Amino acid sequence: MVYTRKDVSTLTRSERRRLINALLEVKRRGEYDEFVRTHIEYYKPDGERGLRTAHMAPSFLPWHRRFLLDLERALRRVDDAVTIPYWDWTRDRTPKAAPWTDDLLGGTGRRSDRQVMTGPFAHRNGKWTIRVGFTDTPFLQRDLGRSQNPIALPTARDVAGALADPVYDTAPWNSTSAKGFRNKLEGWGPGRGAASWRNHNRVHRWVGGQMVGGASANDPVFWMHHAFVDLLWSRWQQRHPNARYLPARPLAAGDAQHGRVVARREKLPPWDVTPEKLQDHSGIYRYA
Ligand SMILES: [Cu+2]
Repeated sequence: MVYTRKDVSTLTRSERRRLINALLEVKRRGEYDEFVRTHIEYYKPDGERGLRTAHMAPSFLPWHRRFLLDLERALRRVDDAVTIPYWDWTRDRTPKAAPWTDDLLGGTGRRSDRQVMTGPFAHRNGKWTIRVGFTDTPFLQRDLGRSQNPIALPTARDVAGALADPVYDTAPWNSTSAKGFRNKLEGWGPGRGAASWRNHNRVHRWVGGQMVGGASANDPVFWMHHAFVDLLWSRWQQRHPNARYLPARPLAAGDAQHGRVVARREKLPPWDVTPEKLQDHSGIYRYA
């Protein structure tokens, strides 16, 4: 049965409660921290050698699509009515909007240490201890909007700019690709600091705390953010029905990215699946 991923701001009270319960139960079972570990393991910047799959690479979109499907399966083993909702940050743009309410993800962190004090994921409620990360901080942290150095979430216009690009990705197939839908959405721009953070990247920065960096999956907003990124890929496919994942074939031996990115019909680690197989989600879920 094809299930539906909804806009998080439209969830009913009972849908919110069941989603939160499922997240807390997947965490209690120890499964959640495995997802955090996987995301850290595949967080390879393009300055490093070797294959990149999850970020700064064409397979950014299929990698996260499959990653979300795995978490969604874990949630649905707990409660088969649950799906991952998406956070449309072009519409819900303030720290008071969904998903930052007490019955969803709670709000921003307190000033002293950025610790989240409200909602089900506040450490003091005893159900959300951070166990996998780059520091020993056991509590979830956020700094919504970056209080010291404010930035705004990407706008519908920013997103439209990415969606208008008819080509999936282009050489050099990394964080410096100036054209192509993938990097325009992933959001590595030229320059330094805030000006260089576009679309997907900018949202990670706007949330702050664990969402900045490889341990970002510790914050449950990670899944709602990436569900919206996934929805945008889906919309781009509808806009450009003849466009496909690129590169179509493995890059030639002389190419600087040879052996470093996944082509359309190559396996996408850590799974036994290809980007080609992940292009069409219509048999599994749809977006409302
Ligand atoms: Cu990621």
